[in-house]
Parts: sequence; structure tokens; C-alpha cells
Amino acid sequence: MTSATLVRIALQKSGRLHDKSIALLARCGLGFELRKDALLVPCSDFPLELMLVRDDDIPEYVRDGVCDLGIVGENVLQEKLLKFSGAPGVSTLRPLGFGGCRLAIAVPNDLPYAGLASLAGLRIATTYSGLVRQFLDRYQVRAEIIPLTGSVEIAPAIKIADAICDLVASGETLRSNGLRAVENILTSEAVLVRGATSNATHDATIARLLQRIDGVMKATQVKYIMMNAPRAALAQIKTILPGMESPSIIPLGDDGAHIAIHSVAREEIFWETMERLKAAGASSILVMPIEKIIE
Ligand code: PRT
Ligand code: ZN
Repeated sequence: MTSATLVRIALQKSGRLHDKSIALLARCGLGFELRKDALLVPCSDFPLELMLVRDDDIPEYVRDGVCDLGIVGENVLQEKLLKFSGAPGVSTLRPLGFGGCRLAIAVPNDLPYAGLASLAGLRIATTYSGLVRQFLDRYQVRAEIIPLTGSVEIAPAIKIADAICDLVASGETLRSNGLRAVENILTSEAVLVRGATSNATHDATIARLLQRIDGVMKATQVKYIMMNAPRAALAQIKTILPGMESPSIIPLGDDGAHIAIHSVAREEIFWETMERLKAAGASSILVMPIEKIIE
């Protein structure tokens, strides 16, 4: 069971999600020192401890109350949930915007593919037997699943399968193995999860952590924009930046004809947007990242 006072969060010890999980918590203002091979790492200034484990174990640890929270790929979570019996015991609190990938069925480039019926009778190698079985059943495709634990992409070349189902990010692994994705089973990213048995006395700490995570996530989606412009151009500038929130308008000089505009912008600001602002009369346009926000 988790400690009475500290909220425990399970993170991947090493691998694709590790660095970004750690960076997110650091941006939340948590102070901690990662030591090699340490399983539990306390935070110095927040009632939280990190537990560093293999990603595959995180859903169980969270379900069983070993940890209150966890950061894990949705792909791993969904596969494990299919294997848990009874109530899932794990709920998703937030998608975290990193670790993006998709779980896809891929076939050799020279295998003709004309839709799901083409999968019938094939041997499909995968680490995600549960999700693949669920997908095939949903579309009533009869195919054989070959469970593998690693290097799934080489299965067709060594003739132990006809197709694979694996995670795809850039697509490079598929390309270099002469495979092409034909069906998407799941779109995934890292998620923050909480266990149903997590101690209610931890609610306040978890709410504080969530507020900080939300602040960090919002800050990455918004920018602070400042520019100078003729007052007469303000209406047009607002149409160029519809995501600009009630801007602060600061008069420049005595005649009131020129203003400085400062605002949070909710949409991405492309070079093209900057060029349109300049064409509308704006100058000294600055776009800056925001580190954190509490609303
Ligand atoms: O040791 P541990 O068990 O903790 O780690 P692991 O080796 O099981 O997992 P790891 O670190 O490889 O991945 C952790 C999580 O990162 C996954 O569960 C996903 O949620 C997420 N993720 C995001 C990915 C990828 N992108 C990804 N591209 N996980 C794996 N891949 C692999 C994929 O399996 C394939 O081999 O990368 C290859 C494809 O990448 P591209 O870019 O060539 O398409
Ligand atoms: Zn793993």
C-alpha cells in the first residue's frame, strides 16, 4: 500500500517515456535527485515520491494500490485493462501530450492489401495480443495472432508471421523492414492515471499536482505576443489573431495614434501570421513562450 503521507507516482525507469515524464514533473516545480538504480525518489518540496519501474508494470501497480498515480503509454494501459478482470481500477486523469504513436497493422510491401478481408487467414505477430484480438473480433476477421515480446518488425522476414501489429511513430522502422501500415488500431500518447484504491487523504496533493500539470500543459499551448501598431489597425489585428484574449492596449506617445498590444494568444503563431500582422501595420512583434499559468 502507498505511504500515508506521500503520494507515490510510478514512472518509466528508462526508455522512451522516462525523460519527458521527468521533465514534466520538474516543470511542475518538484525538486528531486535521480540516483542510479534508486527505486523510490522523494521530492524535497512536495509530498510526492517517484517510483521508477518498467512501463509494463505501471497499470498493475496503480490498480493494486502500490502507487497512487502513474505515467504510462495509453497502448500499454489499454492492453493491460483488457487483461484485468472485474472493474478496471485505473482511471485516466490527463493525456500528457508526449509519447505520441499509433498501434498499426503492417504488411510486407509486396503483399496485396484490399481492406480488412485481406487479413483473413494471416499470422499476425504482436506484443499487443489483447488489442489485436479485440480489433479482429470487432470486424469479424479470422486471423492467427503470434505473440512476441520484441523485434516484432522482423517476424515477416524470418517467416514466423505474415503481418505484424506494432507501434509506429516516424514510420522508419516499417520502411526499413519492407513493411507498410494498413490499419490503425489505436492512437496513443502518455497519460496520467490514478488507481481506484488510491488513498482519499491524497486527494488534496493530487489536486495540487494536477493544477500544476495543467498549468504546464496550458503554457506549452499558448504564447505571449507583444507588438506596436497604429490604433487604427487594432480591429484588423484582432481578426488576424482570433485566439488573442482581451489584449492590454498601452498608448505610445502623446497623440494616442500608436499603441502597444500585449496578449496571451491561444493559437499557434506561424511566420505567416507575423507577416500578416506586419502588413496590417504592426511592428516590433515579439512572440514569447509562457512558462506556467494558473487561471
Ligand atoms: O523497459 P520498459 O519495459 O520500461 O520499456 P519498453 O522498451 O517496453 O518501452 P519503450 O521505452 O520502447 O516505449 C515506451 C512507450 O513509448 C511505449 O509504450 C509507447 O507508449 C511510447 N512510444 C512512442 C513508443 C514509440 N513511440 C515507438 N516508436 N514505443 C515504441 N516505439 C518503437 C516501436 O515499437 C517500433 O519498434 O519504435 C519503433 C517504431 O518507431 P518509428 O519511429 O521507426 O516508427
Ligand atoms: Zn515495456
